[in-house]
Amino acid sequence: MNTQTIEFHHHVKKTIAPQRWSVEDVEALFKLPFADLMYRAQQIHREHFDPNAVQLSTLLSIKTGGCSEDCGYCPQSAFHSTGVEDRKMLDLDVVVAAAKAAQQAGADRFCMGAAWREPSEADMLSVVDMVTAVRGLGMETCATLGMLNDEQTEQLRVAGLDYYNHNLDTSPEFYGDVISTRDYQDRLDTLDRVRRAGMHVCSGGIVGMGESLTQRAGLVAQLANMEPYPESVPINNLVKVEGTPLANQADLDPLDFVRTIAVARITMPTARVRLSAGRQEMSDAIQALCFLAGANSIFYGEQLLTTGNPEVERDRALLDKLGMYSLADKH
Ligand code: SAM
Ligand code: DTB
Ligand code: SF4
Repeated sequence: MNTQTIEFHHHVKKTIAPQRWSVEDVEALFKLPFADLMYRAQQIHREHFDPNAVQLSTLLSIKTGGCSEDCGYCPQSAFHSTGVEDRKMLDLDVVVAAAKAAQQAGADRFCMGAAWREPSEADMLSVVDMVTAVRGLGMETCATLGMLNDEQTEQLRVAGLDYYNHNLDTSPEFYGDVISTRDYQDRLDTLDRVRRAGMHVCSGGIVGMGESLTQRAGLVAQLANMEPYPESVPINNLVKVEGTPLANQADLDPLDFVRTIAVARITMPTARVRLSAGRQEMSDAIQALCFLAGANSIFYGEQLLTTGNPEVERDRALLDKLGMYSLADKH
């Protein structure tokens, strides 16, 4: 059997054997009694992580709106009228100022997002400067810029980018219901390039888009079966934005969101599982259950890309109340 080396806690390396997950097996996890699911997730979580430490990533939209893809959930698609304007790329000094502010507020990772199908050559030159400058502050860097070719992947690697975020978003079977301008294989190809270049992979998805339980399990199985699976797995709860095709989607039961986190933790034991978009609408109690289920990262700062996120004060109060601390504070 192949083995893989996973880096976690920044410096400890552990060799683990990959496990293939059938969609049926993942679905069976989703269907466990809640207490049994949470117990298994906590056990696995504690084998690999400090259960009271949380990693804080701050997002910045470096290029907002006007995207040529038609993702049904996204306020930045040019196909939907959401009131999000097509803006030009931020200047380097604005990005560096935002990264410094995030670092001051306690974030240890800074993620730069762009509403692109893929970056142009000129875009890449600017992004490389941003990555270099943010790294220079001593923060971990992450970028999410759409599809990459080999050359662009190499440019980011040389710049020292730590993580590339590119979500599978949903299962292969449901994908075509949500996005028509690219296919699943395009996503897998970019992730493969990032992996081969040696950067850390950040990939997850969105739940609450009307997918079936089997399709939700299908997303988790796809992620967990990547060899190796992503180091960072963002689980987003759909943020329903007026003007998008998914604006009137029925709410997902919050306990099904918690279950998704638990199943991601069980199937990807050493990954950092991020409780991502949708937190502003979540109670403290549901967020606490997500942490118990194995989430150990959040987006931190008042804004995601175009939508809101809890205030820094609210997040600090929540972590305090739970006796949790950020990785940055622990260093
Ligand atoms: N354009 C690039 C791409 O799609 O890969 C990068 C930016 S895109 C906004 C990054 C991710 O944001 C998407 O893959 C999706 O998972 C998430 N996202 C976008 N709109 C969302 C929404 N309304 N609710 C939850 N997540 C959302
Ligand atoms: C991820 O999985 N979620 C973030 C980040 N990666 C780039 C984005 C969430 C976007 C939510 C909608 C918005 O604010 O525009
Ligand atoms: Fe564009 Fe990314 Fe939004 Fe899709 S999710 S419309 S690719 S910005």
